[in-house]
Amino acid sequence: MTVRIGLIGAGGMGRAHLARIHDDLAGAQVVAVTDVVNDAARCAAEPCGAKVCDNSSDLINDPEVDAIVIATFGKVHAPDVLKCIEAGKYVLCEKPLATTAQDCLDIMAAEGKAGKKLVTVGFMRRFDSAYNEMKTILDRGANGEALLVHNRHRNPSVPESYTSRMAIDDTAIHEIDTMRWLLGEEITEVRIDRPKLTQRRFDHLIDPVVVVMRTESGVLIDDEVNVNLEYGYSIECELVMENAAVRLGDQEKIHIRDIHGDRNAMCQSHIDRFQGAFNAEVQSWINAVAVDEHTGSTTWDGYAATAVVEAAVESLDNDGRTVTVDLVERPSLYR
Ligand code: ISE
Repeated sequence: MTVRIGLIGAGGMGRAHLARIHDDLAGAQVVAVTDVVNDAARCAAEPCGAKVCDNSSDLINDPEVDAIVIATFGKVHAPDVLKCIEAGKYVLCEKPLATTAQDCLDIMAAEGKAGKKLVTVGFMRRFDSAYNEMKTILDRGANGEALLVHNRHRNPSVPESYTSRMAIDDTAIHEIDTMRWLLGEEITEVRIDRPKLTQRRFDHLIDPVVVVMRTESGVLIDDEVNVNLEYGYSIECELVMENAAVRLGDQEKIHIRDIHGDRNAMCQSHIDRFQGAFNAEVQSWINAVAVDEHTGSTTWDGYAATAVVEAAVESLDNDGRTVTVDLVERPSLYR
């Protein structure tokens, strides 16, 4: 079966997903595209022979669309995810699932009513081979328990429209989800530390920040979010256990040795750095949809991450005080 996909959002992320489905992955075809900017939808759709829909409702309810990929801004995800659930169609929604915990709970209620997991949140790092190796080493247990995790999330620059809240709900949310997945436990408290601010930032932006989190069992996690660090897109993670420390390779790039030194080429964006993880994530979703199954992170994961984001934003707005993360009871659908 070829899964017929409808794409909502033809910006950078949407076009990257369309290209990978068209060129690199098997078992699916993008048959419809919509975007608030109609020309953007047309430019993306035409080369792969997809149709353009006037709006997301038409695309979701189109009988020729089996499943939906949402790659719009976080703020507008929730209504479209709810429409997909109502139509009984699987949806791969880019992170964040929604920008408020309440919107995530509304999605959870709708999915509960449908009695079936239909929503996958685009937390692609769960499909990154190095993070998976790290998790396998931890889960094997031979090195004792996790004690600490150090993360660095650096971007070369961000547009003027990027806000201090986005440093958490658009950027740090990757570490928030990855840490929950890696350690297999929830985050219970969070605070934001503010180092000296960089002069490279736009005035309205607090940058860098350090997100400090603690989990149920007491693991301490720090995450440097630094989005104007010129040199490139760089993700680091070191997990400290009782008998060993394991560190992620930073770049998915070749190693160069020349007269200037011995170094890695540098990624400039997440699309570049996590190409392998994105491909694995979307292929696994296509394979699952084809056999009417769910894969990847769930609405619960989207909710838990957004609840941590809300607590972190509260800390940011209150001089970095520690804020407790309160989660509702996990419904049986997600146990
Ligand atoms: C972007 O949306 C991402 O997902 C990237 O991984 C992150 O590094 C960037 O800061 C976000 O804006």
